[in-house]
Amino acid sequence: MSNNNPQPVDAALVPRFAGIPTFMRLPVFEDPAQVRIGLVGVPWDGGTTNRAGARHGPREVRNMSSLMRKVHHVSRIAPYDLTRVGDLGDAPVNPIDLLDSLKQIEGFFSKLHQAGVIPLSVGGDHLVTLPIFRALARHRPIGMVHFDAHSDTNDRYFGDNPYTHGTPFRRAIEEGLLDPRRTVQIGIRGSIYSADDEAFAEECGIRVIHMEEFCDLGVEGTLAEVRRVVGQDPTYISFDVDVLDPAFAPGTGTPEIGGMTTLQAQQMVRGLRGLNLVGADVVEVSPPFDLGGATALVGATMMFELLCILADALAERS
Ligand SMILES: [Mn+2]
Repeated sequence: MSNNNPQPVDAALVPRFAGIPTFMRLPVFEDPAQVRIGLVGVPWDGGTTNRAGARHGPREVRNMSSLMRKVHHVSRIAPYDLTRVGDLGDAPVNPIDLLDSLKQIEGFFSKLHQAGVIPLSVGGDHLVTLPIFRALARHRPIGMVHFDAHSDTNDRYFGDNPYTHGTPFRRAIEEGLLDPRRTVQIGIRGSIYSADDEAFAEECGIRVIHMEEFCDLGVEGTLAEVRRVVGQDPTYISFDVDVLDPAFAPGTGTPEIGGMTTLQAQQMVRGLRGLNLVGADVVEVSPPFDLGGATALVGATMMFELLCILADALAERS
């Protein structure tokens, strides 16, 4: 199919290891109005409580995304035929000021939102999702399909600090950005701080699918439950690479064994086709802990999986 949409650099003309590494080898746009789906880096890990490094995620994911091709091999979705996709660069951040970073990230995504762009972002640690929600959901709470080993609904750290990568979804619910009854968390596992760690999530009505229940339900059963919870109202997908077993994604700050395989994660995202999607992100890729770029490849590939269903959702709406 030929059209005027931006296309990745042709790997038959310029080899994948050559050229400037943008997301998916797409052109870079300064003006968000030039695209419908904007690929954005958020190189910031100021919310990380232990092993930092996710600030380096966008650059390595851009590099490994040079391996992605143009058509999904199962769904046959061809995102660059369906819509205009481009690399919108990185959100501005301040590595020594958390509150300033949250403000700058929100401002960047607000401009995208006003231009009608659907954001597909790469973090950064999981706190980056909070300012993205502040930009996307200020007027109406959204639902969320959340892949993660951790609920990220803790309250305070190191005294009275409300903002870390363990708190974004508690803050988002308190701020009326995220509808907890339309939120499903998948893959939760690992040791916890105390037995009532998940009390907040349970009390506000989040559907928590622990890794053990995911294995019992299987991919199809879990997808049916996701559809029941989020329905057809606006929904965001947040994919923390630590949902995967560290055998597949070792380059992350808070690894937990007993996680998903990459194929299970791919099948889950493919199964979300048809939801009313308003954005997505891949977070917590931490290159300093990575082995041979394995986790950056996971990030780039999950980004392509998400891009396909976002482009499909956009095509269905128009
Ligand atoms: Mn997380």
